[in-house]
Order: sequence, then C-alpha cells, then structure tokens
Amino acid sequence: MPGLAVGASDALVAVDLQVDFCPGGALEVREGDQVVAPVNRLLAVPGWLKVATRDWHPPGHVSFKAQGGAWPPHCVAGSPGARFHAGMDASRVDFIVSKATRRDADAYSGFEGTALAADLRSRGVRRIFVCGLATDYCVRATALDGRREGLEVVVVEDAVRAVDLKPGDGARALDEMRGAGCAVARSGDIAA
Ligand code: VGL
Ligand code: ZN
Repeated sequence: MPGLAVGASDALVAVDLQVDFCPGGALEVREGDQVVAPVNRLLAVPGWLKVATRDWHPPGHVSFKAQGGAWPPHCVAGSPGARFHAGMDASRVDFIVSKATRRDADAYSGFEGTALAADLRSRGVRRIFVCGLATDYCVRATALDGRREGLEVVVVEDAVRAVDLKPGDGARALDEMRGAGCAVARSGDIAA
C-alpha cells in the first residue's frame, strides 16, 4: 500500500506504548520498544488526529494473577510502569484514552468503556490507523472494535509487536484483523 495519504477524516490510534509493555517492564513485549520509532514517525505526520490509549489499572485489578487473572501486575494508574515509553513523542498526542480503569473489569480495546468512538465521530474521523502494543491483545481488540464501530481500520504492521504467549499469536491476530476487513500498511507508506 504505497503512498497512503492521510488527512482530516483520519486518526492515528497509538495503543498502550507504555513502560510496562516494553523490555524490562512488568509485562514485557519482546521488541516492544522497537515500535517507538515508527510510532514517532506517524506522530510527526501533520493534518490528522492523534490519539494514544493507555492501560490504566487500579491496584488489585481483576486481570492480575493475585486476583485470579492472567497477568502480572502492570500499568497501575500513576505508577512509573504506566507511563508512556520515554522515547515516545507524547507531546504530539491530541488526547489520551485511559482504559480498564475499573477494578472488576478488564478491557483490551480502546473503545471498551471509553468515549473513543464518540470522540472520533464528533471529529469526523472515518478511518483509524492502529499501532502500538500488543498485536495479539489490545491492538487486536481495538482494531476489531473499530470495524464494529463502522470505521475503516488500517493496522501499521511495522509499528506493532505481539506478546506471543503461544508462538504465532501475533500472526494469527493479524490474519483475524485482515479477515474482519482491516487493511495492513507500513509506517513508511503513510504521509500527509
Ligand atoms: C495488554 C495484556 C494485559 C495490551 C493489556 O495492552 O495489549 N495486554 N493488558
Ligand atoms: Zn492490562
């Protein structure tokens, strides 16, 4: 998909590019920090809306192992691990969407329990470009929900990385997103 032009009806949705999902973090995604450069390239493209989601859990969240969940404690609201990666150019983000903020419910999708769909609609956004972490969880869920919301969805494949609890999870998630009508592009092909 060479020469993909973005404008006022497009939005970048950078998913959960947070310290805890990067190498050394509490729930590290292999090579998670390697999405910082392509995400920053996209953040530098002018003329479109830029949204960042963040996983923002209360202490004792239901997704944590001590509560019977699947994950080590991660992205506790206000903690250092919940910050955006220090290399991410967060100053270019128009607004932040915090998700999974309630103790008793998890939410992988940036649309779940948030105002994201309404915020995009009110700004006339019809197409979103999804990037960030992790391909097989929050990127997947956000992209699939974007389709359900009636948006065009483009997944930026060099700007995502997977947890890959089971080998191949990331590749399967990309196939599933394609099957749901998501397009796949590379960051270098996207310009104003
Ligand atoms: C995520 C696992 C748990 C993600 C969030 O951002 O992909 N994965 N919480
Ligand atoms: Zn989480």
